[in-house]
Amino acid sequence: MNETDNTESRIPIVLIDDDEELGRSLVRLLRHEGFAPDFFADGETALQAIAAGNYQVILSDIAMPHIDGIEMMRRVRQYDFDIPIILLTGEPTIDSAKKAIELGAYRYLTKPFDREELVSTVRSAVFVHRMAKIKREAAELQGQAHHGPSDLLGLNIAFEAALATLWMAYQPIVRGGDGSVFAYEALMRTESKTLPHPGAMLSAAESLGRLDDLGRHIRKIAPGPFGNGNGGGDALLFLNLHPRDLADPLLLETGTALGAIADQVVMEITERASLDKIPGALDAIRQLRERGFRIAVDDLGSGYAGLTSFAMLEPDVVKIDMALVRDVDKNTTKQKLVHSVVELSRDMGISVVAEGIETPAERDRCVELGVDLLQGYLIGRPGPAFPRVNW
Ligand code: G
Ligand code: MN
Repeated sequence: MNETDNTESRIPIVLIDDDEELGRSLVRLLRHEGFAPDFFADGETALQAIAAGNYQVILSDIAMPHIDGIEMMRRVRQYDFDIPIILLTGEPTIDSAKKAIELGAYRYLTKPFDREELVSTVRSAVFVHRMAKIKREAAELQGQAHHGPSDLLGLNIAFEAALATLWMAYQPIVRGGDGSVFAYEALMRTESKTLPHPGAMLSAAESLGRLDDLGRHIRKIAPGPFGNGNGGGDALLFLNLHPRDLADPLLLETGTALGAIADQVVMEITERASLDKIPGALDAIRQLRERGFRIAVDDLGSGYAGLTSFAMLEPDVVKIDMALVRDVDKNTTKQKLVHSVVELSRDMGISVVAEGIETPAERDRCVELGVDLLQGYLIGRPGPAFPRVNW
C-alpha cells in the first residue's frame, strides 16, 4: 500500500449524480487526486450518508429525479451550515444554477468538466470548510454565541425555524406612585439556538429582506393575551416597531386583532435609527394615530443625536434609555438629564417611562425626579403573559 492509498489521509467527499456512468468516472478522477469519494446515484441515500458521515465537501448534480440539487442543499443546510456544496449542471445558463449560488452553493460546474477546474474547486472548498470551522470555534471561544449560518440558504432555514418558535414575552411597566401595572411591553423571544435573541433575529430578517414577515408575525401574535378578560386587565400594550415597519403597506391593514385594541396600544419607535430614509414614515405615523394607536419614542438618550425624531414624532410617551437610568442615583449629570426630560415632557403632556431599572436606588431616584412610569428587571423581568410585579 503506498501513501496515496492510505485512507486515513484521504479527504472524504460525497458525489451525487443520477448518471452512474459519469459518477464512476468522477470517482476515478477524484480518487486519483487523493480524495476519498463516496458515490450515490440517489439523493435520499446520499442525505443519510451525509448526516452520518464526516464529509468535507458535497458535489451534487442539479437536475435529478426525486431530490434535486437545490433540495439537497436545503436539506443539508438544516443541520450543517458550513459544508461547501458544489453543484454540477449540464446546462450552464439555467436559472437554478444562479439561484443556487444566491442560496449559498459554493460553486457550480458545467458538464463536460474541465479536470483541473474540478479538482482545484474541490481543493479550495476543502480549505474554505476548514476555515469556516476554525472561525466558528474561535467565535465560540470568545463567548460569542453560534456564529450563525454563513450563507443565505442556511440563514433562511434558521429564520423560518426561529419564526415558527417565536413567542412574545411581556414586561410590566408600573406607575411610580403605587407600583400598579400601567402596561406591558411585548418583547420577541425565540427558541432558536442559531438566532437566539431579538438582535440576531432582526439582523437575519434584514439580510434576508424579510423584516415585513417578522413585523407582521409579531403584530399578529402580540395582542393575543390582551382584550377580553385574559388577565391583562386594562393594561396597555407597548409594542416595538422597526422603523422599516412604517413602510409596510400592511401596517395599516384593517380587521386585525391589533387594530381592534388600537386605543390600548402604544407603538414604540426607537430613537436609534433615523426615520429620514423610510419613505412615508411620518404619514404612516399620522395614520396610526388616526386609528387610535399612541406613539412612544424608545431608547431616548441612547446616543443618537436625535431630538429631530422626537420633534417629528410628537410622541405621547417618552422612554428614557437604560443608559441614562443606570446609576442615576450616583450620577448628578444623569439626574439633571432625566429631570430635564421630565420637565420638558410635562409641559407637552407626554408621559415618561424610565427603562432598565435594576436597583431600588435607581427606582427611588427616578420617582423623586418626577418620572411617571417605571420598567426594569427590578420591577419585573419579561416573561410569558403576564409576569408578576415586584413592588
Ligand atoms: O430597545 P428596547 O428598550 O425595546 O429594549 C428592551 C430590552 O431591554 C429587552 O430585550 C429587555 O429584555 C431588556 N431589559 C428590560 N429591562 C431591563 C433591565 O432592567 N436591565 C437590562 N439590562 N435589560 C433590560
Ligand atoms: Mn422598547
